[in-house]
Amino acid sequence: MTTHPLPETASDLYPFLDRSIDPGYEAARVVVLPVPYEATTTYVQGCKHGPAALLEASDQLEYYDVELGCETGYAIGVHTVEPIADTRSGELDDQEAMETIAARVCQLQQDGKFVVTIGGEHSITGGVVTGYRRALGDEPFTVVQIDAHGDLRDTYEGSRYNHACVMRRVLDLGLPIVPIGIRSICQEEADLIRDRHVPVIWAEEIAAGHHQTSSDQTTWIDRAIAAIPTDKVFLTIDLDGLDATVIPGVGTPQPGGLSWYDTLTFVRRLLTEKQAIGMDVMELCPLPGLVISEFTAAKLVYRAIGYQAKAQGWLA
Ligand SMILES: [Mn+2]
Repeated sequence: MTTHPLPETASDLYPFLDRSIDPGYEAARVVVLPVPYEATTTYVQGCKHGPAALLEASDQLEYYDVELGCETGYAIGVHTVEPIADTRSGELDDQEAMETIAARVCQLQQDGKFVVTIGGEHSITGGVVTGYRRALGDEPFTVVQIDAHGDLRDTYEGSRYNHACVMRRVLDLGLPIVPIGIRSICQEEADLIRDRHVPVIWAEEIAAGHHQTSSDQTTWIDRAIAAIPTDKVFLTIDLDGLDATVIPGVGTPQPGGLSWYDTLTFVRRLLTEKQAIGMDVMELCPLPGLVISEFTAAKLVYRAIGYQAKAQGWLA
């Protein structure tokens, strides 16, 4: 059984892919930011071990990407930066942890990096998005959310920074959201989605698309892209948005989510047709003796970085 020690510094962590292809911070176009924050999980505990497990699993990735036709990792330059370790030590309250995360992301963005934040619980995204808001000033962007849950409660279990509230905090920042794969919400969230006309792509619609036979029908992906009102997007992936058979290692699993290829097709089109400012991959909760979740999460990160590189012309 593999165990994943809590990282204190980057030197305690395996870097994404391997040290041998890490060009260092200055030369890297992409940085991976590990945030092992876990404060408000409500069901299965352990997402604080997510970043270390994903990084360790990335060692098993084949550098050659069969879809993109090259060794994207070498072409892009990916550097793993110091984890924000003190967000899980209990020394910081929720709000201080979010501020620490926002400040780091803002700095990395201002340095011109494409940041992939890996968690940790989904509440982290509130800090990450605040960082982009700060770095981009008045430039509008949409937060595209792949998730099983709405995460639109105002408070949950006494906290505004609970992982069940993260997209409500994003709305509070005045940013549009497009939630995808949703299949579990409460009455408060249903009312808010209706009243604010939140353009949810429900999981049922995605599942129905698997049975479409006519190729000229508008797909859920067309609808999702058309629902994004800005050119700039931030993509947040709560891994429970994927079907629980694809990634069982999450804190709050739900059946009926996106397939592996649903996810890849959507992410490819999003990063190709919109300007992605950054992304995160959250809620990985490694299960003892079952490495498929962390490996799949690592492969998703690698493929997404490849799509971004292709869209930005970095592979030329
Ligand atoms: Mn979530």
